[in-house]
Amino acid sequence: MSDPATTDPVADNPSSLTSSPAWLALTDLQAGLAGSSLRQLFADDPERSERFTIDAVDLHADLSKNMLNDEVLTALVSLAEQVGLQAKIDAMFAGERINTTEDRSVLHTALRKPKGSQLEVDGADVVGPVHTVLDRMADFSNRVRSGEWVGASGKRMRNIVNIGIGGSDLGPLMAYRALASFRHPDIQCFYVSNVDPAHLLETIKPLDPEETLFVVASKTFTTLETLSNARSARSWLVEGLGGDLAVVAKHFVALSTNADEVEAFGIDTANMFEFWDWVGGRYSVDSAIGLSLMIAIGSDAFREMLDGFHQMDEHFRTTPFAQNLPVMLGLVGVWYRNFFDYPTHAVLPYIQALDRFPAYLQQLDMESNGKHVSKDGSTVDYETGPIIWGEPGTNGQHAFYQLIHQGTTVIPVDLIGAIDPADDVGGQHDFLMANLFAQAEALAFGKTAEEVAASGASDDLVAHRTFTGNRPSNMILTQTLTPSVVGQLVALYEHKVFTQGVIWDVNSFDQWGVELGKELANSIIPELQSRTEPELSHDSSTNALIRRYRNNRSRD
Ligand code: G6Q
Repeated sequence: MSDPATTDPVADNPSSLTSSPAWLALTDLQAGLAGSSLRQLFADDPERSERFTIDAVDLHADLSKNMLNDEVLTALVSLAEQVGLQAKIDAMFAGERINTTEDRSVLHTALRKPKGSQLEVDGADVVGPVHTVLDRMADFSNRVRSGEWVGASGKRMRNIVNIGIGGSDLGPLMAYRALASFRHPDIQCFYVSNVDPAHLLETIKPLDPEETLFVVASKTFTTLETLSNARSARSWLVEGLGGDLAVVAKHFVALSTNADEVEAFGIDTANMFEFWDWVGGRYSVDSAIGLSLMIAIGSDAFREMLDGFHQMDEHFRTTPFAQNLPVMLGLVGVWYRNFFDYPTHAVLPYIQALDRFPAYLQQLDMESNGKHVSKDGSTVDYETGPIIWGEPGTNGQHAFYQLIHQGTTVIPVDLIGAIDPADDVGGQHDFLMANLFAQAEALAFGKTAEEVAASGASDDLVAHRTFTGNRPSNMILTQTLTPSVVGQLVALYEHKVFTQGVIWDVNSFDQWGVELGKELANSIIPELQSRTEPELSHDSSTNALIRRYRNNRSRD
């Protein structure tokens, strides 16, 4: 019998994934490539930059600066085939209940199906209702944009304050910033999410309530942060407009699946734009949750964005894996996460308008694939979702790129650029793009000690100025950042995340990990609010922190 103290249950009972032929083949290939370098791969195969590129709709992706060769590519595709990726893709698009822990379909792809198409789920078409809501949103947006929709005192709406959090905030906020050059000139959107009162107060302080429309975005309409901010906003509005609650009708709309709670809050359901439980929060920017964005950019541009999503959906659904961009980005990510053990992945847009895209992807990816059990509840014996992070270039270059170039951890990166800027001044766009290309080159090929010495560096500095290279990047280029391209980019990453979730056999569509903190906060709120000393039964650290807060706060 083996000694239980020295037995590794994972090593002794590898899962069907880690003991599968494709996984074992990739393990061998990684060992074979470990001594190689991107310099070597490029020297051996001068055509790799043509062969390892993929064009998908309006995105051109160069994957050649990755530790990939033809054998690895074939083995990665075999891995996708082995886990039945195509059947899983088809199941999602068909509306099967692939979100097993919540027993739901996952149908964000139905939100962007063209008008007139159909998809039956549980005996009912879902595409018709999607377009009914889109048409209502378009009608409402047009009225706000034209000034036909006026507030309680007859003034047009110039400030749109979206109150929501997580999936009900990050998507519209990211896309609103991404599409800055398409915005209505006289309308500004603001996004309030944090329950920290400073977020709401700082946002509304300069606004005129007469010209302010609040869009309360919450799938459940029970979220503490959103409901608290919405109540405080309502008080501010009513107070600012003379104290009559009736003003809410002209200054509040709701985006939700929960008509009862919307009504209970005091918003007429005639001013509610609905969506459905088969739209996950982090997959909802293309649902009614996008209303603020539609008001900003107009319904035509919003529909162009949806069309971009749909084109990428079709690319994902129908393209063979080796030329399928979301699939390949997913597989390359698995290659680094599981076979090179790289723990993080950075997304670095060289497009200032995409400044919130990394934050958006952080939620999309980490909430979807940050799981340690597979779909059947067993603990996985392989790594799952990486830590996603990033900032726009070139700012990151003057901050954290040092570690990416010379640190002890290798960080694969996605670099995103546009050939034409929304606007240029002083030819700066060329400087931006030169930096983008230079970063990919420097990361991949580095600078050897010989090259450093030859450039005249003193002996004591050679090691410091040497770059190892071999730091992989995916380069994603587009012509220009249009609404369609924003849709394509979001769908690209949604499907990349899906691909990885299928390989790792996790449910990418639940988020139980956010529950425990919420539950505990709900139990602590009354303890902070209690007039009398509450009996605390947390651990000693939490008890002491609560007492310290109660005893030292300045307000009663
Ligand atoms: C996303 C998550 C989460 C959610 C927020 C807001 O997939 O479920 O980020 O979007 O918790 O939830 P509500 O929209 O229900 O307020």
